Amino acid sequence: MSAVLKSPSDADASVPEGTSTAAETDGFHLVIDALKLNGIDTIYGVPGIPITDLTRMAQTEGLRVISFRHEQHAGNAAAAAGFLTAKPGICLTVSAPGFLNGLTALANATTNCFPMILISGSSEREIVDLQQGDYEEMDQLAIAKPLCKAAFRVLHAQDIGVGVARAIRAALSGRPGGVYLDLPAKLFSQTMDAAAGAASLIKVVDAAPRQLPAPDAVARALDMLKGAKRPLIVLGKGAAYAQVDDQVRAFVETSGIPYLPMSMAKGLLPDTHAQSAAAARSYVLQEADVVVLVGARLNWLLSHGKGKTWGAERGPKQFIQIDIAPTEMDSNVAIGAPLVGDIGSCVSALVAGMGKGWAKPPAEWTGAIAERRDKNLTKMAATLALNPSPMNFHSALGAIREIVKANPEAIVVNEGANTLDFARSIVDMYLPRKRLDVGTWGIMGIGMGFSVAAAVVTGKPVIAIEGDSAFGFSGMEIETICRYKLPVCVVVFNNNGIYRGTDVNGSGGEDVAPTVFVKDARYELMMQAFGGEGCTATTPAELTAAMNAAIASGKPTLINAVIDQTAGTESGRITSLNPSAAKKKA
Ligand code: ADP
Ligand code: TZD
Ligand code: MG
Repeated sequence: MSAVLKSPSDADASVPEGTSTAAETDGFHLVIDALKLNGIDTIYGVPGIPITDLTRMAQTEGLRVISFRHEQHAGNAAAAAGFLTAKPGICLTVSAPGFLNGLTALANATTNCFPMILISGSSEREIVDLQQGDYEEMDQLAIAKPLCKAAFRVLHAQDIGVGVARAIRAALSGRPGGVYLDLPAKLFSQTMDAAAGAASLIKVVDAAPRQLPAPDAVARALDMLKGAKRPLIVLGKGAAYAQVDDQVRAFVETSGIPYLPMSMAKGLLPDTHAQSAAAARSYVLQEADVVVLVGARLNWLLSHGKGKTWGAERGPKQFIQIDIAPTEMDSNVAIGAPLVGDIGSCVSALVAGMGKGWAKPPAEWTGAIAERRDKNLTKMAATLALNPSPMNFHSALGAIREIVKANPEAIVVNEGANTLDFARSIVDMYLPRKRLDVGTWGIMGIGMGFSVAAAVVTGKPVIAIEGDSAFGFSGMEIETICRYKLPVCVVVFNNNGIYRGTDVNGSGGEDVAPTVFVKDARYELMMQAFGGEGCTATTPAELTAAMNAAIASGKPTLINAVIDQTAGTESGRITSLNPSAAKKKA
């Protein structure tokens, strides 16, 4: 517990603990102490009124404060930290505009089921509520509410402990997500007796309690699985988040069932695992008869569990779904065997129920998958071995694939359209929670925020594979990366634009087409501007050399990887989601 003198501006004056009988604490210190008490060690944010002193004092009190150039990226960093650590990541912003800048990240975290807390300072309640025009006036609590799991406001210093505890519990319990905590400016300078303040804080006990599945639900799921001729497991990012890697592996291996990893579940088991059906994805989705979803929603990323992708013409499939959120069941198709609980408890119960004599899936099924997988992998190897000039997505990613293989502990951050889709299928992952990407929304702009968090949280090398458009959304944060000397290697896939660089202006006017950028832009100079390493790579060999140097030195590096501007396709693999114009071009 830190004790301070009466005035918050005197807060830096050191008063040894317990030396003053009239010791008081204030809102600033209670917030910091409440976070520390709950094991929070890092704050991601942007300083300003009314939280500038909070960032300073937090740093003084031993928290790591990572100061960004824009709140959205601080928020994304907090969200990624939440995913990686299963502790809520904290983003701290100023009022109205800063809050709004952080809000996209809060909503995105909630959508992805990542635990984070957006803490924003706010203006005077009395003035805000009467709309009298305060500095950065906004009813932030009301605006945040529909975009996150829970939103709280603390008006009295003695309630800070409760406010922080409720925020942590809301972020972590059940389905994880984003929480908003509103701290009005006046709160920070409120004082109270230091001992009473310390006593008011709450250390959250068992914030994400295990939730055991009901025995009859386990039996139902096992029955369904026993009857399967062509079973399939789909591992989602919920399974990666849960940090029960051994249990998940035991379930996959004991059952012998082929599995598909969703993007951020790659590496939960190594992508080279014999049971991975990733290279035969279309085949297994169409042909499977019983599907076990483990921490994966049947949203657009899985074509809602129906239609052609799922071989609708072959008849309906049976689903077993493991999820902590009971209301997720039946959201798109009927879930015949819902297994509501935490993933660790659910997969362990299934393994226990399988016992020793569990029959592996028919060899006909696993053999057919292996055949397709091997064929597709051979085809891919041939494509990766080509060395076209100019370099294309495949040849550049072929190089990165080898770098990641040699550095499996590195974290891969990935965004873009073609850059995302090709990297996801080409770059194998070997360890859990090493791949962070655009997630459920397919959002651009997570790149540098996620990279900062990955480096800060793990201390391991980070490889950010970025479309040139995607990079632009958070590019200024390379200053942050340089400032904190983070081991981040950014590879910009420079194809002169969104999807490709070849579109033309249909009007014949002077402006370039909406998807086209400045040709041959020198992104590497941006990194040099802040003291990092910047270079260009026009061949896989140059890319390999530059990445190896970056990983060996740990220095912030940006490699401008020049990619054939004709190589990409519209929207990458999701072209079909583009509404097509009813009126055809003349
Ligand atoms: P993906 O995009 O990889 O398919 P989703 O984000 O759609 O994954 O799904 C993640 C699911 O995991 C969510 O429905 C969430 O409720 C669930 N989940 C998250 N953590 C746990 C956990 N510890 N136990 C059970 N389910 C979890
Ligand atoms: N804005 C936000 C926040 N998210 C988005 N997904 C988009 C816009 C639309 N969008 C995509 O879906 S991908 C993309 C945009 C702008 C960029 C694709 O270009 P890129 O990748 O350079 O990053 P490729 O390799 O050229 O395809
Ligand atoms: Mg591009």
